[in-house]
Amino acid sequence: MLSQIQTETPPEDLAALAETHYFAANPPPKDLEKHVALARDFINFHSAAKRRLVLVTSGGTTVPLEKQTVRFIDNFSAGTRGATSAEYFLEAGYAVIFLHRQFSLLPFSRHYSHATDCFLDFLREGPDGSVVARDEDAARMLHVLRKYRNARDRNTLLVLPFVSISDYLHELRSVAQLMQPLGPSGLLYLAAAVSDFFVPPERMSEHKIQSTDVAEAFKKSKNARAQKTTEDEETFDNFDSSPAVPRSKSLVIDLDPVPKFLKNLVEGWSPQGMIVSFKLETDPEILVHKAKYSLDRYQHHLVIGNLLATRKWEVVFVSPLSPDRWIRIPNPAESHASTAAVEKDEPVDPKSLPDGEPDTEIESLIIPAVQELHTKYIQTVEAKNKA
Ligand code: PAZ
Repeated sequence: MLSQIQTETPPEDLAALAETHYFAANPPPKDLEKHVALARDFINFHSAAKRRLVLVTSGGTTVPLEKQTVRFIDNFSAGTRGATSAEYFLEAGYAVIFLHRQFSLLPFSRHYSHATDCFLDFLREGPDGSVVARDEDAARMLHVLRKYRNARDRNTLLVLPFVSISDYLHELRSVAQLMQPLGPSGLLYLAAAVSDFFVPPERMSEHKIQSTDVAEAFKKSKNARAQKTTEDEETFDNFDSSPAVPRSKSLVIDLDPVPKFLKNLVEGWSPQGMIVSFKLETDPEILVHKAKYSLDRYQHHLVIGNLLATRKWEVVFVSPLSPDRWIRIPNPAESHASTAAVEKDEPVDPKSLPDGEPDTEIESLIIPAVQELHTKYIQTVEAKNKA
């Protein structure tokens, strides 16, 4: 039946059907209405000020295995790309809606996260029992603090959390739709690492998935006792009739593909906004091909390709607005100072890079390049609208 619908229905109707079905079957997060109200006020405020606005998505999405979720599938993303990008967008004069995975890195506080650089390490006891920054850290802390306060005072940063893949999709759709009145000056920068697979609600267990048959045996026995027939009592004597060592069960997870909503985003949720997606791969050979394929399929405005191993050192821009372009942090291990300027059109070998992180954040190069394309995009749309 489904395959008949798929072969006979035009692709745009299929995308609409998939959207209706997915959003009806997967309930919205409980805070969606609250988030929508906050986002609406934020967008109106910045639209009145004629400020460019960007939605930055960040961090991984969980795939719950149970409705009352104890276990879930997750991915590696800490939200570094998103949180760092948000700071550079603010610096470039954008208002930022930061839609991030709960507890992943946040703009500004990321400099003092719990995993590295615990903030307590930067403090010391001052005179009269006060707490002050250590002298050697004070200048850097003050720099971050000023930028953070500036964003708060000017109301240029709105932080909205999500947890699961369906929370993310509900939030993305709502915020993108709210941004429609901004036209081309609205930018969607989709850096979140979004799961491609999920467990549909009709196949999701309500309770914690059991790893042994103890609970099953207990329930059977309890039900049988409730019937109170002599025959049953003989069969299900009591809980001790279960084997002494409970049998462990293996867990086979059957995941469905998450519908590809980029098409719906481009054509329906945000028909005029500039849409930037990220493409993450681990195989350098396929990165550019996959980025081009995505652009071709969804007809949006920029794909930023990156490889897991080198994502802090280089990314590739693939866009109909400009020729393909690698953006790189100079490799200090390479001898000539001019290496960075050399335009290579292939990914670097990760083995040639030094251990650790580069001194410069690559987002400090990515955001000005995105901003430049955004300007070009606004001009193109405005010219088209005038014609
Ligand atoms: O969060 P992070 O900084 O560790 O990683 C960033 C990233 C690799 C998740 C991001 O740059 C990206 O490629 N996001 C899209 C992933 C994808 O769905 O293909």
